[in-house]
Amino acid sequence: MISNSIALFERAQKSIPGGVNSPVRAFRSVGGTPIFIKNAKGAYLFDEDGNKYLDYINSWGPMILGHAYDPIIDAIKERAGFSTSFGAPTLLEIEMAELIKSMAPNIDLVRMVSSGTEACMSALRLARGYTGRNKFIKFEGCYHGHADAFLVKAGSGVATQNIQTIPGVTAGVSNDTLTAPYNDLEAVKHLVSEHKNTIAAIIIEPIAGNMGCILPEPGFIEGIRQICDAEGILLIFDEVMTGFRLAAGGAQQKLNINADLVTYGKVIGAGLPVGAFGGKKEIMQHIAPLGNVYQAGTLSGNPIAMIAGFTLLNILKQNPDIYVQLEEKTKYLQVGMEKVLHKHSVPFSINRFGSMISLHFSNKSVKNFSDAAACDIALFNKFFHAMLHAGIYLPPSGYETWFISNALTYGNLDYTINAIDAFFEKENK
Ligand code: KE4
Repeated sequence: MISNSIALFERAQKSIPGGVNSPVRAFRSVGGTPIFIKNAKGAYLFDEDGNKYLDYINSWGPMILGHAYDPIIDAIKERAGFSTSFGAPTLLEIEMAELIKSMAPNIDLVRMVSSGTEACMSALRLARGYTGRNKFIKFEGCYHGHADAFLVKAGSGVATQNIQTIPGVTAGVSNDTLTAPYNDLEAVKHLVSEHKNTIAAIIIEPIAGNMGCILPEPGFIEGIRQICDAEGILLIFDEVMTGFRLAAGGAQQKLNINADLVTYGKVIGAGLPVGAFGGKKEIMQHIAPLGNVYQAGTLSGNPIAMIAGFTLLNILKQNPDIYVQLEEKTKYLQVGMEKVLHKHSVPFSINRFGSMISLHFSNKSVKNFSDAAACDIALFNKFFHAMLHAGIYLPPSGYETWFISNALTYGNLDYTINAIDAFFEKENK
């Protein structure tokens, strides 16, 4: 029973475009009414009708330890009493920057912003300012936020809504955005030779999470690193999703590849609006006020957001075993799902890297956006609603990664696996 969510969605649409403040929340591709959440604790969400759900979105990544984690809530409550913003430098921002540098490799200087979009758009502007070049390469199905330049063949909500060209993004902007299929190094080499000495950056999700989870093929990222070194192109790792989730050092650590610039979001703010971009001093020193690549933000380094992110990152740094637990739980979920899906002869492929996982209804492996787009989206939508009805809240799109929190117990995972088993038991009757 979701009558309150239905009524609230009606009411929301009178004042908010589509009734939501971000398109992916609108259930447009899976259909039905988005669930209005009242509160959450640990692994559970509670909606406005009193229903309880196991959360596999976790605010699209930030809630890596589960919802309303006491030390984070306590830190926010205490800091709020000091005022919510100053617009002036604070000790906490230094401590946050130093903490990030102590966890993530290859970061000499880091600038805080208020979203992943801001982080990615600022990193691109810096790469352009540093190299004096205009073009850049992104990959089909990767999503780097909603800044104009990135809304070409983007993943996440753009793919979910199947928007081919975005009104308002001018040809002048999109002409400088070059795209290649993920995992296609030859396509990258071709673009680089076609646009010699005009490409400022190659930006990539080192493990892609916005067309479902898609892993880099062996040699793919290494090959891009070599191309960038040879051509004076900056390599930007968009770690908004992978940063501080895959490991303290994120994908740079797990893949053992250094990017020139790295962007962060999600986990870094523990659910509050935080993003960041950072890299070697030689590049970052071009950012204002040191250099002339202008970038700014009224609420950048906001003390409440900082204390939330600082508290969470410290817990992750001091308890590295959390990453082992997350990986083991996600592997357990993968093995359990594979068992029941094979039992019911369902065509599927599961992609997983650490605690990023996605289930694709396809009889072939999913290695790029066109593979992801060829999956049985109709079956996914039916599956999504069956899981929701069973009290399991998955991302409402086949183009998203499931986000595991360490608050999920093995009992929760077994419940999820059993619900999948029951769905296909019924489906195959
Ligand atoms: P935000 O501006 O939404 O904080 O971050 C943009 C962004 C940048 N880079 C990557 C790799 C991302 O995954 C994102 C945002 N991710 C989506 C979910 N896949 C945000 C959900 C939404 O749009 O509401």
